[in-house]
Amino acid sequence: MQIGFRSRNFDGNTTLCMASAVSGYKLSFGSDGPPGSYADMETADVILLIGANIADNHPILCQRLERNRMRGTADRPATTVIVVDPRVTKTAMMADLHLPVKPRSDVALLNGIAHVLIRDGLIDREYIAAHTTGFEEFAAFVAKFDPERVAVITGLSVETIVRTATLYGKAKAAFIGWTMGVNHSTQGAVTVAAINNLALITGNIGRVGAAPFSITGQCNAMGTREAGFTSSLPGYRKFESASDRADLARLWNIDVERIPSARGLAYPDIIEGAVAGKIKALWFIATNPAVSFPNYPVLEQALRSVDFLVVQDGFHPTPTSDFAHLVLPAAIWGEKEGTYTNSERRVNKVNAFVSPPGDARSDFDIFLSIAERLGVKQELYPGWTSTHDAFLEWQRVSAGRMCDYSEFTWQQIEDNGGMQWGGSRLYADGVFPTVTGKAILHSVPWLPFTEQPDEEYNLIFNTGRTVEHWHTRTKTSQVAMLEGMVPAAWLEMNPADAAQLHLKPHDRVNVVSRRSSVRNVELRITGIVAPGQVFMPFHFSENNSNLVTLGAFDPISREPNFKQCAVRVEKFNNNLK
Ligand SMILES: Nc1nc2c(c(=O)[nH]1)N[C@H]1C(S)=C(S)[C@@H](COP(=O)(O)OP(=O)(O)OC[C@H]3O[C@@H](n4cnc5c(=O)[nH]c(N)nc54)[C@H](O)[C@@H]3O)O[C@H]1N2
Ligand SMILES: Nc1nc2c(c(=O)[nH]1)N[C@H]1C(S)=C(S)[C@@H](COP(=O)(O)OP(=O)(O)OC[C@H]3O[C@@H](n4cnc5c(=O)[nH]c(N)nc54)[C@H](O)[C@@H]3O)O[C@H]1N2
Ligand SMILES: [Mo]
Repeated sequence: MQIGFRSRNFDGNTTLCMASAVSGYKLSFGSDGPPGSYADMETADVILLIGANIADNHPILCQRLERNRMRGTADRPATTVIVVDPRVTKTAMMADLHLPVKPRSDVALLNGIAHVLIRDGLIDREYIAAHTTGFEEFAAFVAKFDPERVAVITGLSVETIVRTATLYGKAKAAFIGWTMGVNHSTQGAVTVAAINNLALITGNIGRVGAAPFSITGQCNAMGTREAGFTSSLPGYRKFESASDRADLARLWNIDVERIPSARGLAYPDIIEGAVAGKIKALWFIATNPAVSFPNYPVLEQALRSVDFLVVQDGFHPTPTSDFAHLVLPAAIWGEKEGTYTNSERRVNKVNAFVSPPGDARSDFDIFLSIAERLGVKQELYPGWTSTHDAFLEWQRVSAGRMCDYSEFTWQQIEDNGGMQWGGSRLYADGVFPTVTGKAILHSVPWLPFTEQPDEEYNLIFNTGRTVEHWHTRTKTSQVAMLEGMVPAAWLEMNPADAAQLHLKPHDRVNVVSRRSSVRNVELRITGIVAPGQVFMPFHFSENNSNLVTLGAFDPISREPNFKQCAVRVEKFNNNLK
């Protein structure tokens, strides 16, 4: 994209998912990179899960939590699990303590916990002095977040807030895991910084069992982060750093002027550019925005506006490829070889065991062919034929960087069932890749979320996942057992709201927002959601929740605010526009 097409306007689907974690890590530590390991979930004394429903969405990882809890002994009590989620998720049911926070009150809660930790002397003053900056200012800032005030904002009791802080502060090793309940917000990046604050003031980072840990979504979300989506150049290099750019130019043996010195448009801004007629062509690779992108009416305008729309996917038709001028059939998992990097920075190898059907080719082969047509193959990928060639190149480009793949070989990845770059833990020495070498404590103000409910749109609309399906269901809808278990979307509503709206279980309803409506959805009346809130899975193009979600994005990470917007619910009728 950068050298061949000479465009900076490309981005990873990561921006719908992990971008806030990346930005938050950069704010606090100077770089992306989840500091811990999955194994830390087996050794931590306290695990705080924030907006992470791992029982549904990381069921394999969740087993570590279960193993850990079973292992309690007299001298080492079982781990205490605290879950912060407005819904009573399966994960919340597994918790010792569930904090059903009011939507987007997380920053207030995190600041309130910091307040109690400082007030009650549960902080690590030595660690703070040696490895952080900004403590005095931070302490003065969180002084305003006394538990009484935080209780009002979060809807939790003072006792629960103090108990959570005490458990976290007294733990020998405390782990914080978070996922989309944090990232999917216009305050995602700064909420991550507020999480990192807790780890820093208690020294819960770089040690066994202790980490502020972003649990990633897609199998190779980390790969995207390291190789550089909108927010950085390959190998976590910075656009704004002349020496980083010079370094890349040297490695690639090209003129430094050809390396962009500023980030291009992020995903939502590319879509807006298409609507405005500034972007003339779109190429979607392994992502299905017609289901996954927020505020569908605007996305559809973008898909219809461009002169040329290419969709490169393993399946056709999909809701996105329906709009395409050109479909490039791609090989999928099991049909191709390569590596994926997971949340704990572990590089895993996958091997082909069947040949791709028909004309399908691996994404890698498609890119090589296009590089050839663009006339840059010889220059950029001389003699490349396999993903192993790309791996050798990536070892060279990442060598000496934080995400250093030169630490292991292709064969070691295969033989060991994956290798972690950076080893088990980052920042064990307390040295951070910031200007001062110290991590930065940020004072993060609490703000109410963007689209508050009002008289007309009186409910808060939350979206997410269920274990049976994967995202836009191009794959899982074809697995008869999974499709049979969950064939259609539904809306969860609290009995109090249902009574007020005179709705019964299994009624068909419409969910209406200022933007559009999703119609004819099955109603489920349940205490899983609190009064005033409704929840819907986003997997179904047939009942697309993103018809109603908000086109609001984090100003730092550009991640969409998928988790809260204002809606009203009506009995199904077909008269709506
Ligand atoms: N089976 C299955 N597994 C998956 C996926 C899948 O599609 N299916 N997708 C993968 C991907 S890419 C991702 S990103 C992960 C996502 O994994 P998760 O983040 O666990 O999934 P979600 O259901 O999107 O959201 C998690 C929780 O955030 C909560 N939440 C909403 N608002 C708030 C809030 O204001 N504060 C807090 N604290 N919580 C809030 C929601 O109620 C929800 O329970 O799952 C991965 N795993
Ligand atoms: N309302 C709401 N919306 C959301 C979310 C939410 O919680 N709520 N979550 C967001 C998050 S975290 C994420 S990660 C996104 C996910 O959104 P998407 O990335 O759009 O979802 P997928 O269904 O995983 O899409 C992957 C596409 O790639 C295709 N594919 C699979 N394997 C291959 C391959 O090897 N090569 C190629 N070329 N194609 C392949 C699949 O058929 C599919 O069409 O959704 C986001 N959207
Ligand atoms: Mo994701």
